[in-house]
Amino acid sequence: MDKPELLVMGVLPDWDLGPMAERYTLRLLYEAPDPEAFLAAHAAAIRGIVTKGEIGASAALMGRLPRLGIVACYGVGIDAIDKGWCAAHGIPVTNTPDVLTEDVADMAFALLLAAAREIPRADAWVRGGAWTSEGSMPLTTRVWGKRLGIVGLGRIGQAVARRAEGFGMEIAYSGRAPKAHLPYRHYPTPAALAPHVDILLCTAMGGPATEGLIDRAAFEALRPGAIFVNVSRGSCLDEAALLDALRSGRIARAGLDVFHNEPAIDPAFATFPHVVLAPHAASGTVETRKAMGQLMQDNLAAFFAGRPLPTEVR
Ligand code: 8YV
Repeated sequence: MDKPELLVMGVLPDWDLGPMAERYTLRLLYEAPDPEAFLAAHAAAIRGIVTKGEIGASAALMGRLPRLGIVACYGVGIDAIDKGWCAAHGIPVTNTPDVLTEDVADMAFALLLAAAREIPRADAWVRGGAWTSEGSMPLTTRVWGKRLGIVGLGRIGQAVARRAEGFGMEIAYSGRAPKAHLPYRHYPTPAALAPHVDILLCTAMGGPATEGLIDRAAFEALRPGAIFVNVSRGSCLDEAALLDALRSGRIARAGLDVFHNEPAIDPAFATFPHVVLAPHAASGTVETRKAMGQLMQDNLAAFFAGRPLPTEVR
C-alpha cells in the first residue's frame, strides 16, 4: 500500500524525520526551491500537515489540499494554524501539551535570573578581562523574595509559580477567571496586576484572544525598574509599548524568548544592555524535543490507524 503523504512545513530533527519517512512519504516544503511549484506538484496527494508553533497553516494553504485529514503541530501553541477553518472542514488539529511545560518554565526562570543578575554581562566580564582590569562588576538586583505577576496561569504559568515558591516570591496572576484551587491573588487584566508586582512574566497562550493582551496601560502601570519576561508569544503584547517602557526605564530589565516577526525581530531589542534575548528556544532541550516529536508521531499514527487522537486540540 502507498504510504500516506505528509506536507512538512518546517525543519524537524532527524530523529523524527527518520522514523516518519518509514511510514509516510514526506514532502519537505521548507526545502523546496520553488514552494509554489512544489505545492502544485504534490497538493492533490497530501493527507496531513506537520507544522510547528512558529510556522502554522493558513486557510489558503489548507484549501489547496483536497485530501487533507489532519494537522499535527510540533508544539503546544496552535495560534499560527487556522483552527476555525479546520473545525469547519472537520480536520482535527493535534499539539504537544504537557511534555514541554517544565522546560519552558525553566527557561522563564533562566531568563529572569539572567536579566536580574546580569549573567551575560558577568560572563563577558570574566572572559574579556574586566575582572582583572576593573575589579568587581557593578551590583545587580535580587530575584528571591520579589513580587511576581504571571500573565496567564495555565500549565506553564503554574510550573513557573511552583519555581517561584522555591524563591520565596509573592505570586499573583492575571487571567480571564480566578483559579479557586490556587492560593495566588487574581487580577482580571495585566494592567490591574502590574502595579502590584516587581516582575511581570507572560505565559499566556497566543492567538486572537490574547493579541495585545499586555497593552500600553499594563506597561505604564508597572513600577519604574520592573522586570519583564516573555516565553509565550510576541503577539501577546504591544511591542511598541514594551520598547517605550524599556527606553523610559520603567522596565529596567527583561528576558525575552519570543517576539513579533520572528526571526527578523526589531533590532532595537539588541540595543538594551539589560535585556537578555533568546531565539524562541524555551522548549529547546533534547529531552523535550524528543518527547514533542514522539507525541506528534503518536497523533499521526493514531489518525492513520483510525484510533482516538492522544492530544487533539478541542
Ligand atoms: C515551538 C512553541 O513549537 O510549543 C510551542 O508553542 O512555540 C515551541 O515549542 C518549538 O520551537 C518548535 O518549533
